[in-house]
Formats: sequence, structure tokens, C-alpha cells
Amino acid sequence: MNAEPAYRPVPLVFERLEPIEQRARLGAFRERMQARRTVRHYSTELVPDALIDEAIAVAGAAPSGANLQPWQFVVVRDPEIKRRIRLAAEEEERAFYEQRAPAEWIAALAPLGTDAQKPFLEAAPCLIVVFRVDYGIRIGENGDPHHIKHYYAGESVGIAYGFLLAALHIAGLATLTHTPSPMAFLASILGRPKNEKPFLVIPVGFPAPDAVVPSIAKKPLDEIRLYAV
Ligand code: IYR
Repeated sequence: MNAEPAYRPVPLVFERLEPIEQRARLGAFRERMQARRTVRHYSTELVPDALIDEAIAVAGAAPSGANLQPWQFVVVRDPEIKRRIRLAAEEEERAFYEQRAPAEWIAALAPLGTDAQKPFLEAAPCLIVVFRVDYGIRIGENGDPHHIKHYYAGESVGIAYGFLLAALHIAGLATLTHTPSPMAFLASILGRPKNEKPFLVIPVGFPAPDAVVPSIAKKPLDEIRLYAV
């Protein structure tokens, strides 16, 4: 028999802020986050492991379906592994840009200046490959492994990914969300088990001195928010 873990509530720890402090903190955070840019040109300067670890710890604080925390973060610093990832990603990207992508998609990407070349996968000192863990594996009383389904795994790892991007940015690091498609090569290069599906890749580092970014802007608040009446 598999006894369900009991519900054991404990008092909430909640810091009630003064209104002026609420506005100050949020305003400062908004300003910092609005200054974030996706960076595609990296210097090879190394990033301290402690910053990467701390940022991943922030991601691990994200809420998740049934608190099952369906994520695995794989930190890649080895130049040889980065190279293999770059080569495999560029092969997929060539197929995407030259054959698979519909004209409408290519047109949508034009303002970003992206193409099949992914030098940032090698130049950035660190790649964090995020995996969505679709089910856990437990060994039952009879010694056989059985699967623990993870609910809302995609939503959960998406929330954790957002925490991670914000944490790396607040730490003064440059990042990029890379979406090779299909991404199965990441699981095989990194030797991940069948229950883990590659979700996204984040190169992390410092911008190259001559880094440029596309001239694009976010929608104004009035376009993305309305109050229901
Ligand atoms: N995976 C490709 C294409 C790409 C798709 C979207 I949507 C982007 O926002 C950016 C790129 C690539 O990485 O170039």
C-alpha cells in the first residue's frame, strides 16, 4: 500500500511591506528588467560557478504542479561539449532556415537578424540546458521502478525558466533563450534519461565588447493590460 503523504500546514512566513517600500522595490525591479536585452554576441570571459548555482537555486524556488518540481538544469562549460552542441544545433537550424520554416516564420524572425549560425553556443562560457522532467521514477516496495506523473510540467518549467532568466540578469549576466528545433540531440549529447525532454538552452556570459542588439521594443503597458469591468 502506498500511503499518501499527509497535509501538514505550518504558519506562513510573510513580510508585509510599507506601501512606499512596495513601490520602491517593484519600480527598481521593473527598471532593471526592462533594461534586459537578449544577447547573441558573447565574450569568452568566464562566469563564476557560484553565480550560476545561485541563479539555478532561484529557478528551483518556482512554484510547480503539485510541487513536483519537474526540471533539471544541466550546466555545460566544457568547450568540447559546447562545440558538439553548436554543431548539432547548426545542423538542425540549417534545415529550419533553408527548408522547414514557412516564409511567414522567416519573415517574423527578420527583425531579429537570426540565422543558422550559432557561434554563441561555443563563445559563451556557459550553457544551461533546461530539461522538462515529464515523470519521476520511484522504486516501489517490490523493488520495481514506477512512474510518478508530473502535472503541468510545461507550465512549471516555463515559470522556473522565467525565474532563471531574471536571476541571471539581476546578477549582471547576459543571456539568450535558444530554441533549437528539434532538440533531441541535447538529451543524447548530455546523456539524459528518457523522462527528461530538452526545454530550452540558455547561453550565459558577458557581452562581447562589440555586441549589438536588434532595434525592437516591448509593447506599452496599455496594449497588454486591461481591467475587466
Ligand atoms: N530556432 C531558430 C529560430 C528562432 C525561432 C524563434 I520563435 C526565435 O524567437 C528566434 C529564433 C533559431 O534559434 O535561430
